[in-house]
Amino acid sequence: MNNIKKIHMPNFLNTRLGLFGFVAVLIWLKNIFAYTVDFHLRIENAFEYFILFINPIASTFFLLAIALYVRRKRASYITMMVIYFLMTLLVFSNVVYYREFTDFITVNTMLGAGKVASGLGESALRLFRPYDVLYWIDFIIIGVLLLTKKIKMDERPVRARVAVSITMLSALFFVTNLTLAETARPQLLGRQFSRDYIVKFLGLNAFTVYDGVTTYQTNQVRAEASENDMDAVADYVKEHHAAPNPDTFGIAKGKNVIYIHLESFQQFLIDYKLKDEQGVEHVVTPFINSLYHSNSTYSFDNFFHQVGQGKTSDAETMFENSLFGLDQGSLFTQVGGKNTFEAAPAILGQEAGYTSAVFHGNAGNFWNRNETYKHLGYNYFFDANYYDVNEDNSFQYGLHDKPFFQQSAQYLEHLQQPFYSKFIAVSNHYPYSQFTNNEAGFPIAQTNDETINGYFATANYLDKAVEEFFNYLKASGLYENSVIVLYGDHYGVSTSRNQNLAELVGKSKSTWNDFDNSTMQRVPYMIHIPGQTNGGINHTYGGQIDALPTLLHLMGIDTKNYIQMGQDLFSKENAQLVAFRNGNYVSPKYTMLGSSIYDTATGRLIEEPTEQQKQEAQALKDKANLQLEMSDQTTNGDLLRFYTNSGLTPVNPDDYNYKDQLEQLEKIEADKGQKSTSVYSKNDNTSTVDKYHTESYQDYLKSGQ
Ligand code: GP9
Ligand code: MN
Repeated sequence: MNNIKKIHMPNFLNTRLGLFGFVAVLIWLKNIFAYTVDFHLRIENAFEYFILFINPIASTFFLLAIALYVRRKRASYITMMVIYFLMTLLVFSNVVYYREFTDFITVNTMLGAGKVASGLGESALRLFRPYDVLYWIDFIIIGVLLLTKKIKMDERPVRARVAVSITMLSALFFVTNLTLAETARPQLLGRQFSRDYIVKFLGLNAFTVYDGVTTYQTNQVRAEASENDMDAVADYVKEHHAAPNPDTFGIAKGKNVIYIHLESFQQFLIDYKLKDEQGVEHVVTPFINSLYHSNSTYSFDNFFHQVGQGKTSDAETMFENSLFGLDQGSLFTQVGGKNTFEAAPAILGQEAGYTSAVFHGNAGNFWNRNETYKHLGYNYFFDANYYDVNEDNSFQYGLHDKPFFQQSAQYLEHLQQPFYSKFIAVSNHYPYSQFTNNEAGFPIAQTNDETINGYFATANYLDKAVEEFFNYLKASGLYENSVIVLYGDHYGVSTSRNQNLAELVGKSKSTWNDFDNSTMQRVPYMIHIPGQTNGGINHTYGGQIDALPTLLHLMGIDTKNYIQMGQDLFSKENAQLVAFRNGNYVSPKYTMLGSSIYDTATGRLIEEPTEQQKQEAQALKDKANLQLEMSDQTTNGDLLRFYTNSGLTPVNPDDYNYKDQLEQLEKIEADKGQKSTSVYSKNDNTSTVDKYHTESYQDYLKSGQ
């Protein structure tokens, strides 16, 4: 205390505004410190650094300025210190949480704080670092200086005009920040891809507020929903159910399921040949083509993606649940961590003893996967933390496909069979500039649209990665016991670019129309069942919403008691109506886009539809909208929490822990001993990883030496 007495405080600290400014700067610095030292936000360029650097400013000034409106001396200082404390606490608790979960704290996490604390358990202490003192030391010093009156409390209130100006300025600053953020990452808030992004572009305070508002909104709708709403949906589903086809029912029973998520892969790539500058043709995806034409593959050529803004996560939503994504934003992000689901991992787990796992070489919180998968009942989720991801083998969406599949083998071989698994590839993702320097050894297309030009090389790379993975599946013995399903999640070339693609797909830019855009929404759906020879190319019209009942029927599980919006594509009762998320639809007869009706077979616009055509087309539209509506009601009202007819035990997300999963798997192997069915156990407790051959990965290792 004696020492403190000798210190002379700079005068500005003795004014309310002075202290306010000083504290704001300290909070800002703490945020920057957390960004650079504790969080891994994957900053990609100088512009992003700049946004990161400025993003704490607006909210810090805005919140702290509240204290400036309080006129009474003590009350004003206390207000400032409380806000100062809370903002420090927010940064610090996120830092600690991030160390354990590589994620930020959501309002839902806070509401279930007890759960988190127990999840952290004794490890919480282990998460502290000596330098954590830096997060608190300034607050303590200023607190002490105020208490000991070394910093004098200013009697004079801040003039209202000044306070209002600061608030206005910070609001203005926030709008600027948001504009810059939306420039760097369009639809940042609308699409809600990832918490990392929101923190990176808008900061922790803004993230927390935003998260609070969206959480409140979804909770409202849920609170108003009732069991009667569930009954209405159940009636719809019952009426709409398409009975299994006896020819295909159960043909994949008991087999492992291996989903291969072909990122941004459109149907037109199948059998496509790209001409290089010399006019030489190059087959883009020779391996996937061979699967497509194999008589062990049930392939579809009128299968459409049906995603909305949630893109990949919407595709996943449909494949796992046979529920649509949301009208706006992403279902995974909005309710994935809250709702009750009856998803494929739970159904197969409970009905047929399947173990389930997802593999993906990107941050686990992208699309809120780390939370959603627990609610879907996924036993394991191997995210970027489980892979060796470095600058040479990755890009902004994570690990490249070849090392991704290769590195997955070390975990896959420890899964108990039968398993239900999903491998989410990512290299063939916009902006398709990943391999332009010939890394993939595939030509670049010659349009004036850079994005389109690179698309074929990245697709070719994906094809090679899938081939290597298949080779491993065969070498390890997994192949024969598995059904391997490949699907495209959504378009790779967006509608706004399709005109530039027109000539490459044998059309002309000038006559390109909405119908052409709709045809481009076809994506592959291929069910490869080794041992089957009755496969072939099926022309049934369908979409991603239909995938789950289709798969379950192949696995010999009747879906009639589940709440699923789609229909088995092999069923004779299938309605062949494909609703897009915006209410447009495709069917074998009509395609309706907005109010325009097209003849699907010819692609021609029916300029003057007859009364009957109008009625038929409208009836289909009503059906499509009803399907979307029923799905939205189920999701927004969290109606499955009221549903008991499926006989499933509701998934308890707390049962899942995506930490130390290899140890978890090895323990199961050890406990089961002779009864263990993992590939590793079956291979005399030796690894099969050396059976994986990936040229590029070894090259990459060599280059690293
Ligand atoms: C990211 C990846 C991409 O992890 O799945 O998602 P997308 O941008 O295609 O929706
Ligand atoms: Mn995607």
